[in-house]
Amino acid sequence: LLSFAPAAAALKLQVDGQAVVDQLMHLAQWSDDPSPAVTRLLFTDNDMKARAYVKQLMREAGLQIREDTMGNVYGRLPGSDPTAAAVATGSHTDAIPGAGAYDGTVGVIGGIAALRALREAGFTPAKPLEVVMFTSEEPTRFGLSCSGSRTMAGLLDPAYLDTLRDVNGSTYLQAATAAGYGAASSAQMVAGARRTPADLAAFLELHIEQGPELEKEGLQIGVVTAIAAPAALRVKFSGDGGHAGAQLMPLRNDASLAAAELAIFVEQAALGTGVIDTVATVGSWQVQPNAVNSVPRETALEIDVRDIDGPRRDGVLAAIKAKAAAIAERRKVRLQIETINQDPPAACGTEVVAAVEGAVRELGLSSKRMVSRAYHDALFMAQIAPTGMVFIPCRNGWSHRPDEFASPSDIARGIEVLALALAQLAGG
Ligand code: HGY
Ligand code: MN
Ligand code: MN
Ligand code: MN
Repeated sequence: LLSFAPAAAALKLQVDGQAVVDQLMHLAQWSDDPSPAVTRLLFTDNDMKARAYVKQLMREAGLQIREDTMGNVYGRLPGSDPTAAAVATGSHTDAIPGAGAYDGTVGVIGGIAALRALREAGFTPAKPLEVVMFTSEEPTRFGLSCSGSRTMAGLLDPAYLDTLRDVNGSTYLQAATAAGYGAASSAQMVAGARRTPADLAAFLELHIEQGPELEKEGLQIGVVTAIAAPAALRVKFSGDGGHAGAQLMPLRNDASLAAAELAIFVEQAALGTGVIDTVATVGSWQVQPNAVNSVPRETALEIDVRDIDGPRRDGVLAAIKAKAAAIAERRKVRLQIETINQDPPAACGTEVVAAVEGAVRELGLSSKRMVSRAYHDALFMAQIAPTGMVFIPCRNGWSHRPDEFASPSDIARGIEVLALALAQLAGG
């Protein structure tokens, strides 16, 4: 069993959960939608206000701040060995439309609070400690998830990034440059955010569970051992459209009905593996021209498919693509399919899992090992360094909705576990 380094065990950490919640609520005010919803997209005005607040909290915590070309924000607590690779924590503050105040933000605000508590407890780490606000974890603005951590892991091709557009037709590089980040080219911008094992020794993310297990089982901490493999497809059916009154049924090739057939198949394909870990949904459905008296000419679907088993997930993706082709053939519609992302699952590092479980034991908390079915920046950090996650319960397991909630005491416990585990990983 892991015996806790004296420095970590002797720490008397002071974490004020209510103070952290007050900061989360302060952060939540910067939203494109009215409270309690939080909508905060990459590099928008509200995102820039959120970034300024996060940097203010990092400064108040006594951390050294730097930002990279992609817009990732780092707060660093120097270690006694300045040349050592850093032990990092962090998460995201961007929020999908109509989200809540806790997804991602608990790992950023809580990460700052953890480093502050360690510093104020007089702890000096051997390896430097960092808290990262990843530039954008949600896929909303440009359609690609985890743009910051994906880039750090060297998994974002700048040429592919240049093909992505937001609703205004802007590229990531244009939006980043307008926000004060960016570089002369996407290649330089992407290279500017690269991390390697030489500068990153371990990564540990604090996050709400976004599922019901911990609350249902009355457990305080989730010790994440693996992160499910996310994938997203964009499928577009195109027909001839036509007048909803004058065009007779045999002459129609209705793009939205083709999409409807595929959407039902997506559900059947996920259920069809017979394993509870396979999930799939059609989260976005756009019909053009979207007029009651016009036969749909175009329908674009975005399909999210995940599983903790990569090959099983890939089998579902292949079945969906084959079905889309068969539907297009039979309904005489044109088909375009694009794979937005198809990422492998991540196994958490044994030493990081051990450090989390050591902290849980040290604090006398209840916990269980579990898989993260949501993806996180940790999914990509695991490609660079041993990685883990600490989950805290959230009410009814709700997330990606305005009534998402985590209690001050659960948040405080999560931060204490995070701080002790980081101290253990950084040595001191
Ligand atoms: O979709 C996800 O898994 C993440 O919460 N954005
Ligand atoms: Mn999310
Ligand atoms: Mn999240
Ligand atoms: Mn996430």
